[in-house]
Order: sequence, then C-alpha cells, then structure tokens
Amino acid sequence: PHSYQYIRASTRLERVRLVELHRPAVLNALSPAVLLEICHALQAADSNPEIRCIILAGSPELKVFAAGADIKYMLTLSSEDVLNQKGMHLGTWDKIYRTLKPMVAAVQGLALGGGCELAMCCDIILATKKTRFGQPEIKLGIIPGGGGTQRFTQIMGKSRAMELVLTGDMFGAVEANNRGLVAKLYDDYEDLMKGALYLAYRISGMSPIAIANTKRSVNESFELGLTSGLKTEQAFLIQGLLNSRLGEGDDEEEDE
Ligand code: CO8
Repeated sequence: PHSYQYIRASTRLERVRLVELHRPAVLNALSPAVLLEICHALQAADSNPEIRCIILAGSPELKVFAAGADIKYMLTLSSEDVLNQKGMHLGTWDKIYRTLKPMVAAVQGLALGGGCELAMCCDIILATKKTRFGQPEIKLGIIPGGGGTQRFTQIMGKSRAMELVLTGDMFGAVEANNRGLVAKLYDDYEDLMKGALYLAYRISGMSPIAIANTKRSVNESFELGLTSGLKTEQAFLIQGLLNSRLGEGDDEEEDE
C-alpha cells in the first residue's frame, strides 16, 4: 500500500487492511491532513478487490487511539474560515463513514472527541479494558462536530449521552461495553490486535456481496425510519437469494 505521513497502512492475513494512526507528537490528534489520509487509505481498501475487511487502530508505540480533533489546528482557523467552512473538511467524516467494506476499530488508551467519533464511524468497536472514551468538546466551548451528538446518542441512550456531552466527562470501557458502544473488551493491546485480526479474518471469509449489503442495511437502520430500512433489507435479501439461485452469487460461494 501507499505510504503516508500520519498513518500506516499494511495488509494482514492477505485480505485484511490494517490502518494505524501514527501522529505520536500530539496523541494522534486528527487534523484535516490526518483525516484525508485516513479517507484515502479507506477508499484504496474499498477499491482493492483483494481486501475484505479493514481494521482502524492506534499504533503499538503510542497506546492511544486518538485524543480528538487537532485543537491547535482549529485555533488557526479564522472566523471567516469557519463561516465559509474553509479548511474544516467536514465532508471527510461522511466519506470515512461511507466506506463500503466493514471496518473494525481497535481502540486502546483514549478515544476522545473526534477520536471517539472516528471509532463510531466504524462498524464494530473493540477496546482494551483500560480504554477511556469521552466527548469533551463542551469543555472547549464547542459541540461534538464529527457525529458525536447523533451517533453517540443513538448508541448510549439519550439520558447518559446528554449527561456525557454536557459535562465532557470521560467514561470507561466497561460502561462502553455494557451500553453497546464496544462489542468486546481485551486485557491489553496485544490481545486487542489479535482479537481484531481474528474478527476481520472471519468476516473476510464471508461472501463480499452479502457483507456489503448487510453493512448497508444495518447502517440504514440509523439513517431512516423502520419502514424504509425494512424495505432495503428485503430488497437486498431477495436480490441475494435470486443471485444464488441463478448461480450469479459471488465466486467464493461457487468455490465451496
Ligand atoms: N489536539 C492537538 N494537540 C493535542 C490534542 C488535541 N486534541 N490532544 C493532545 N495534544 C497534544 C498536547 O498539546 C501535547 O503537545 P505538547 O507536548 O506539544 O504540549 C501532546 O499532545 C501530549 O498531550 P498531553 O501532554 O496533554 O498528554 P497528557 O497525557 O497529559 O493528557 C489528554 C492527555 C487528557 C488527552 C490531554 O492531552 C487532553 O485533554 N487533550 C485534549 C482532548 C480534547 O479536548 N479532545 C477533544 C478535541 S475537540 C474535538 O475533537 C471536536 C471534534 C470536531 C470535529 C470537527 C472538526 C472540524
């Protein structure tokens, strides 16, 4: 894969693309340059038919996922920049979220602000038991701007989400796991990465078409009302059943 300044991308187990955040000087603070690199790496994985699943992680030396949007960078934006949304790259968050292939976030240390929001753009979050999460933006006098008022609320439930975004308090991995923000907890970074790779390996053995359609259908449950979400689900189900009957399912199935 391509080489980057703030992230590292590598291929694992043939079909898994590992994207590691690597901006040690500022705890992986997410400047637009970092987000654009992430976006580039995800799009490259999407367009590579060999790759079936993506892991987004911090890096081994750093022991944090990301401490949020780059505060120092945000301070360089003038009022005019903000008004014209110049240099803010708000659309990049959406592009990251719209990655077609399944994304597993492997989160250790801290996932704060934009870091927590980046993890929530992924499909499955795994974390170490000591990870702390939070949306501390309110302490800076701003609001969570990378989906934190929306996705966070859907996941945590209104009352607790409101408490957390209005106080900026951090919360631990056990609560994150109990509320469904995190799918599974691991003792340490090594276990976490082994778990993420094993999960990605299992997912990458499934039919790519069924995986893509399942991801879209699940995500649509957050976008739309139940009725149209169910319609999408049914349309994909019928399409998939028809394809497999006509022998036009993906080649993996035919091989077996
Ligand atoms: N941005 C820029 N630099 C950062 C950030 C950040 N978010 N977090 C840490 N750093 C830098 C520090 O400034 C420090 O740099 P230096 O050595 O040059 O002073 C270095 O990283 C190490 O940090 P600390 O010395 O503070 O390390 P500690 O272990 O003492 O503390 C903390 C770690 C608790 C994570 C602390 O650094 C902290 O509170 N960081 C800020 C956390 C925060 O407020 N995050 C939310 C940011 S706002 C946000 O994410 C909004 C999203 C909006 C999306 C839309 C954008 C356009």
